[in-house]
Amino acid sequence: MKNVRLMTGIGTLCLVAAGTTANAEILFTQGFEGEDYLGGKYFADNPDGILEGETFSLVNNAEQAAVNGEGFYATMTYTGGSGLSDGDFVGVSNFAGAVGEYTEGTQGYQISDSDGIFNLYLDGVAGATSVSLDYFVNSTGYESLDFISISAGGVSGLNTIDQDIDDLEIEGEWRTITWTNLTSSEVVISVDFNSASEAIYIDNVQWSSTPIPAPGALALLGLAGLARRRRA
Ligand SMILES: [Ca+2]
Ligand SMILES: [Ca+2]
Ligand SMILES: [Ca+2]
Ligand SMILES: [Ca+2]
Repeated sequence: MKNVRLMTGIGTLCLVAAGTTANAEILFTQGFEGEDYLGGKYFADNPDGILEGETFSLVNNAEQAAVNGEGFYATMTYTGGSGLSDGDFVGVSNFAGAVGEYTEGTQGYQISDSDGIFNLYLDGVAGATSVSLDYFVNSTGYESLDFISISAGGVSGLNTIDQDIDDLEIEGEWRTITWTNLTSSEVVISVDFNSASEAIYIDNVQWSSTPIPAPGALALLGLAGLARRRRA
């Protein structure tokens, strides 16, 4: 009989927990929407005299896909390759040939063939302690020197360095990374690919606040406890 009562108690607690989850508030969603962001292949020369390992900022170019926008910007870390000087599909895109459809709206952020390390930064959001992000890695053949690193608030969500992406079973589908209990919420995505078919797409990045038990839920918990005591 004691066990039954204990189970009832756990059931009540679960209900309360489920009720409070609804109080998690989405503070901001980055979905890369807006026709102004769309354009053709993006070109950026490696700066004269740049050394391996050095990073430079990217600027938006007329008629080319935007690499920077409201709440996001990109840089390149030179690794000795051609970088974006050969023209690459990077930045905001509505190309859905690989992904089928985006997880939010009709546009996302694409990084492919960067021939160097392409870094996408998404500004943190004040008060956010949770971040979720959707990514799609194009299905193709990768090599061990290709890599993807995704972090939020300095916490890694995906890091393929020193692994072969082919072995990770992350290709060809939208996948979601969720971080909780963050103390800061800037998202950093770094990618090095050296082929046009090697591509990652990012969409539907959401920043949320921590669920706080509502006063009503706490009162219910108290009442449930009282009811059990009376029955006993
Ligand atoms: Ca979108
Ligand atoms: Ca390139
Ligand atoms: Ca593969
Ligand atoms: Ca490659």
